[in-house]
Amino acid sequence: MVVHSQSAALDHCSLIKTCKPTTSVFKGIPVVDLRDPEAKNLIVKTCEEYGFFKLVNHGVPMEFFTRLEAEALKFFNLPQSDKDKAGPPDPFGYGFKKIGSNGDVGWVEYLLLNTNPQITSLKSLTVFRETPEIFRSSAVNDYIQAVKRMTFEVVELLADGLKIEPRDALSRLLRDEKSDSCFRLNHYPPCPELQALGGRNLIGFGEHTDPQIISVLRSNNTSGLQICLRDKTWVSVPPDQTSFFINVGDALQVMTNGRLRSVRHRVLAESMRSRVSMIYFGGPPLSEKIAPLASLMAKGEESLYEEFTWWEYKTSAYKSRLGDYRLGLFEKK
Ligand code: GA4
Repeated sequence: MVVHSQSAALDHCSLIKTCKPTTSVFKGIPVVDLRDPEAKNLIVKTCEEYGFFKLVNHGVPMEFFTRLEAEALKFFNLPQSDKDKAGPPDPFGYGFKKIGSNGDVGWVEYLLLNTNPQITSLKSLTVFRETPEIFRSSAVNDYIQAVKRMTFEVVELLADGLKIEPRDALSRLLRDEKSDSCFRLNHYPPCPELQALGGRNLIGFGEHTDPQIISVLRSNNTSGLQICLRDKTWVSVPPDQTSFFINVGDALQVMTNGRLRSVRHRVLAESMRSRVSMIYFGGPPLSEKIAPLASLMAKGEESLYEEFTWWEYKTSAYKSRLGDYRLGLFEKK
């Protein structure tokens, strides 16, 4: 996304929404230390209250972050025509401004790939019309493997905290070799022309909840991520390039019968600095029934949702617009 002139750039942005930068900074951001003996209870508490927390002391070496970030920038700095060879996303591949296939747009370019072991192996990366060089280095694979391992630990602690039995009821879905998980590298280029719009912010990635069980995000030191609190106010999350930010997804909301809530979030692009983020979305196998876990249900408690498989939910999600309340279709009337 090379920006040539102000008018061209604003033309570029014309379909993309802007908003006033009025959002306040999230001061009381919930932080969980993975090495804290109380971590399991804190994870439950923060997921109940916010569907979101920052994870520190996570054990993933910083070197994995810097290597992947450098590779990502190398790819995103290629000429547009080279990047386009890895697109358009269907849904995997390189995407530029278009998000999904139902008309959503944002000031973002990205690489989206499946993390199913059979698919991430270099050979099967032919999902791309041309395999981008970034996948020839081990940076993507090393990062994904390390983040997956850490995520399994997080969801096992969550299961302990919620007294879910067996404690691998959630992690087994992510560990499964058919787990329908994916990985996304996002690049939000700077948009200096925004200054001309009175300091407004461009929507990089519009508000939405993630459909999966859990999402694990890491970004460089730029701001932009915002979450919606229970009282419907938006707050911006101060960046921390050394930590992870964890989101509860829709599937986990259903599996806990609404006790945990998937968090609405969005990303605003900065006018001067480019933001890079990397997100692992942990999802279950396509055939898995998504329903409240028996060990979490009180006597006589009924499911708030109709029963559905992850395939059904995902298919419906891909027909929706980014900001839609996707679980609405599956709530019992
Ligand atoms: C949001 C979470 C993940 O980024 C994603 C997104 C997907 C896409 O970019 O292709 C979707 C979006 C996400 C939810 C609704 C549909 C599908 C774009 C869109 C409009 C990869 C995912 O799984 O769902």
